[in-house]
Amino acid sequence: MKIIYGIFLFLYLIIMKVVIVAFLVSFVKLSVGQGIYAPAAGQTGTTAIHKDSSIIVSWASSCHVIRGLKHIDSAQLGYASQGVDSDALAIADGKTVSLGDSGVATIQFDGTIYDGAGADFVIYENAFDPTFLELAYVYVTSDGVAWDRFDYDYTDPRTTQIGPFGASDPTHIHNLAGKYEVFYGTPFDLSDLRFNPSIDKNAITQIRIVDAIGDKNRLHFLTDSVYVNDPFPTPYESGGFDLDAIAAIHLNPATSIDEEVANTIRLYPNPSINTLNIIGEFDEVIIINTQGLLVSKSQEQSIDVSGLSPGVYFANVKHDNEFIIKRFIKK
Ligand SMILES: [Ca+2]
Ligand SMILES: [Ca+2]
Repeated sequence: MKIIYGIFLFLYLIIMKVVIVAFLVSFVKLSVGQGIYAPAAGQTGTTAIHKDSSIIVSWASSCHVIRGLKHIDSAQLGYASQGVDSDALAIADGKTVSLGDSGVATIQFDGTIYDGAGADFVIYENAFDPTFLELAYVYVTSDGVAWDRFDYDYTDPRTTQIGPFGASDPTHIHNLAGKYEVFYGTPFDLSDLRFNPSIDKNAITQIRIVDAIGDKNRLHFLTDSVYVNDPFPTPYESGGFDLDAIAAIHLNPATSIDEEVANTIRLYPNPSINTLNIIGEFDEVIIINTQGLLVSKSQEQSIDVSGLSPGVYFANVKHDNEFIIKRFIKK
């Protein structure tokens, strides 16, 4: 008897969830009207990419998060803290790192992303259904110095603040991460970037994801941008964008570089204290820290690293227009 009751209760809860979601979706559509952009996962015309899609060739191998506050106007509440940086690595699994208000995640792959046909990389959030969306801006760089943001659009006509659990319709959202529910990623196509001589769309070394605060009453720090009405406030450990994973579709793996050339480049000594020597033929070396920030650029064989703070660094050694990435430790 108990078991039968349990089964009924289970079915009832599932049916109720479906009814509630259907109601919310239709409510959002009725209240704000449909936009012109791609609809939720599973619907005709969606651009959502499931985590098991065969077009995915790789997942992020490094992630560094600078957390934002739980509530941008209440520093005393502290920073978002749910998850750790490594929760954004490997295949989307629903485990996330929360960025907080305006928090920043910087991501690298074992290789560089290039602009192939259609979407080139995919960002996964953990929205538990198609309408509870938290959004983020997306930037890329090809040298760790110059960053370019994807132009986005946000056309939801509502003028009232979307609350912490308010619903959104993905048809109003374009080129912002977090457009789709958990396990369905938002695709980004490098051909959408405006021409920028400082960005090589065929050798993207890092992707940066910046939480959209969404506060109606706040002038956004990006003065050239369209206002994004994101759920606000979200003063929780899990506040802000919840990053699950980042997939690459068009990746030149680090190992595709002529292995012989890669093996001729050596860093010595490693760890280094004052001087890092690059052994082998190269055109230029760019040293970046684990936050993806450039710390040194040189064409010399011997580089003075005495001023660097101790830690792990990446030497991006350029040779014949390809980057060989070598890791070293500064003591
Ligand atoms: Ca592309
Ligand atoms: Ca994850």
